[in-house]
This record gives sequence, structure tokens and C-alpha cells, in this order.
Amino acid sequence: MIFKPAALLVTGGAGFIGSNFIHSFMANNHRCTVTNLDCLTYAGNLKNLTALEGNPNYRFVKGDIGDASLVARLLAEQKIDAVVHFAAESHVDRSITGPEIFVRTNVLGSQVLLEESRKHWQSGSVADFRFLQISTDEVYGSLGTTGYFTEGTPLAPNSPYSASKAGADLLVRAYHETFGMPTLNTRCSNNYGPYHFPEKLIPLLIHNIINKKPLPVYGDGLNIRDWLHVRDHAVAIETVLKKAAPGSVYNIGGNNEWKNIDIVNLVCDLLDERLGRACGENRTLISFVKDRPGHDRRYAIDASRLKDDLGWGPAYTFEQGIAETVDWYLANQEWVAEVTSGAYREYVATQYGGGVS
Ligand code: NAD
Ligand code: TDX
Repeated sequence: MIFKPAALLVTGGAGFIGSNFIHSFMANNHRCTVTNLDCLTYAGNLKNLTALEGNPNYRFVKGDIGDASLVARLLAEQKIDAVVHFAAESHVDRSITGPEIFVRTNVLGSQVLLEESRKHWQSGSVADFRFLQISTDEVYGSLGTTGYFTEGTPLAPNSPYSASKAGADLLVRAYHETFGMPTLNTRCSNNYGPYHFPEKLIPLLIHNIINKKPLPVYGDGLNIRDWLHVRDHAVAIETVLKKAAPGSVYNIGGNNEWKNIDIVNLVCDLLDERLGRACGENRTLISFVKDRPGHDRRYAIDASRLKDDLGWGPAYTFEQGIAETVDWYLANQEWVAEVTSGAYREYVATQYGGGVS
């Protein structure tokens, strides 16, 4: 049976994947309202959502997922029947230099959201309900040269980031097992595409190449990531939300493994052509640097359950998706410049009276 939500609470919708999801979901679901709860950390950018300003079905609320009374009020007032939970600290390198906020947001914040959702669902004020936890393949740890992560792979996170995401996943599981709460959990591979914060590999490469800055490659550059276009991820989330049985876990991935150094070379070569530079010029910017501590060697997702059960598959080929992404960043250099200069924070301040943390 298809679940048709009427009122979504999206957390972290001003970030990279959350904002892409809101655009995609609202384009496909004209009758559903979307409340976007985001506290606007450095990674939250309302410029990602300017196209929705004035849309009567969309509402932005600046607030923290750890604020129980705010969450309870939104769930009740908006008659929320589905929570799609993206809000998180998401950068592995930051979790190594400052793990505390990762536990606070990703574990404790998720627990508050779960607990308030449980009370709201048990109050019976909505006919049906789903809580969808957006997780990551990183909770499974690292692979050797062969094999894939399946939904049955034991959780073995290696970074404070992935440990905090695994903590939230286990709480989601516990709320389903203990209270029978209709939870869902998706674990996706690395995303790329528009609105990606330029601390992450692909947008960092594009930005640095344009500005002829060094391209830091960690370790030997032979770590492998499995890349998926963010819009394919958005459609997969919508599919799971509507079609998956409560309590289920789904991997999401595009069967698209790349060694980091091959991605770096590819983006260099695409931009040689786009920027009219000599063939091979951008590759001279590559700089091998000290490795990330605990750097997972390889991720590879087996997403066959999602395809077999719910019929989802990626629409983008990587060649098309990466070329479009490079072109998006070239066409939106103002967005990148505002992020790197910090000017996007001023835009937030003009909307919220300077009360930006
Ligand atoms: P992001 O860092 O771009 O965005 C995170 C958003 O959450 C920001 O808008 C931020 O302001 C908001 N936020 C942070 N703490 C909050 C709090 N306490 N209350 C309310 N809002 C808060 O992250 P992203 O890359 O879009 O990732 C979104 C989700 O998807 C995360 O849960 C992440 O673990 C997961 N994920 C990401 C990837 C990827 O490749 N980026 C892959 C798989 C899963
Ligand atoms: O400057 C860099 N140089 C480099 O070699 C950066 C930023 C990264 N890397 C490497 C580390 C990784 O092997 O590139 C790979 C990708 O790095 P990130 O973009 O930082 O992503 P990753 O650590 O793989 O995690 C991402 O995918 C899974 C997201 O940030 C997570 O939120 C998601 O859960």
C-alpha cells in the first residue's frame, strides 16, 4: 500500500541533500505541505531555497531538532504525518577535530526528534505516520578490495561522524522494536550535485581548480567512494517514504565506485576543457597531503533490495551527472563565492534579525 503524506517535517532542509530533496519532493507532490526545521549551522544556507519563497505549501522554521517543545509544537500545529530527518553534522574531518557537536546533534538531537515524534504518533492526531532517518553507508565501516555493504552488514563505524550516525540508526531501530513506531532508515553512499558545501571533495575540487589553488588528495588517493547524484537520492527517499514497510532499512547507491585520484583527474580534465586551459594543466594543482586519520578505504553499496522491492534505480549516469555538476558550479559562482566568503550568513541575518549562531 502506498503511504501518501499530507504534511512533511523535513529537518536540515537548508543543507545540501535536504534542500535538493525539498525541491524534488515539492515538484512531485503539489498537495503536501513541507515544514523545514533547520537551525542554520555553517552548512545551512537559505539561498538554496529562494525559489520556494512565497510558496504557500512551504514553511521555514529556524530552530534546533534538540528543542523538544519547538518540535512538539510543530508536529501538532502542522499535523505532521511524516518526518524526514536530514539534520546532522555531516563532515568527517570536522568530527575528528571536534566530535562533541556530532554526538549532540546526531545522537541526542535525533533522540529528541524521535521521542517527540513517538508522542505525537501515539496521540493519534494523525491517521498514519512515518519517521524516516537519513543515514549513510559509513555506518558499516570500511571494505577491502571486494564485497559490498548490504542491509545485513554489521555496523562498524570508524569516525566520530559515522559513530554518531550509527547511534541514531540504533535509536531508530529501538523505537520501532520497543514502541512499534513506524520508522524507516535509508543508508546512502556519497552524494554529489548542486548546493554541495565546498568543504566536501567534489565542490572543493571545482572551487580550487577555478581559483588555481592546490587540490589536496589525502594519503595515496586510492580510497574508493561510491558516488550517487543527489537528485537520484531524493527520488529514492521519496520512494522509500511512500512504499516501504514500517521498520525497514534500505541501502541507496548507484553502483558507481571511483578511486579518489580518478575523480580528481576527471574533474581536472573536465575543467581544462570548460575553462579553456591546456590539456593536463589542472592536474598540476594536485597535491598529496597527510592522510585523514582512520580513513575508510572503500565503500560500495549493494542497493538491490531497493530495486527488487520498490523498483528504484538511478536516472543519472555518472558521466552526465558530473558534467552537469561542474556546469552548475560554473554557472553559480556567486553561490560559491557567497559561501566561501561567508556572505550567505549575512543573508540569513537579514531574515532573522542577526540572531544567527
Ligand atoms: P549538510 O551538512 O549539507 O546539511 C546539514 C543541515 O542540517 C544544515 O542545513 C544544518 O544547518 C542542519 N542542522 C545541523 N544541526 C542541526 C540541528 N541541531 N537542528 C536543526 N538543523 C540542524 O549535510 P548533507 O550533506 O546535506 O547531509 C544530510 C544528511 O544526509 C545527513 O544526515 C548526512 O549524514 C546524510 N548523508 C549525507 C551524504 C553525503 O554524501 N553528503 C551521504 C549519505 C548520507
Ligand atoms: O580535500 C579532500 N581531499 C580528499 O582526498 C577532501 C575534503 C576529501 N578527500 C577524500 C576523503 C574521502 O575519501 O575524498 C573522499 C570524499 O571525502 P568527503 O567529500 O569528505 O566525503 P566522505 O568523507 O566520503 O563523506 C561523505 O559521504 C558520506 C559525506 O561528507 C558524509 O556526510 C556522508 O555520510
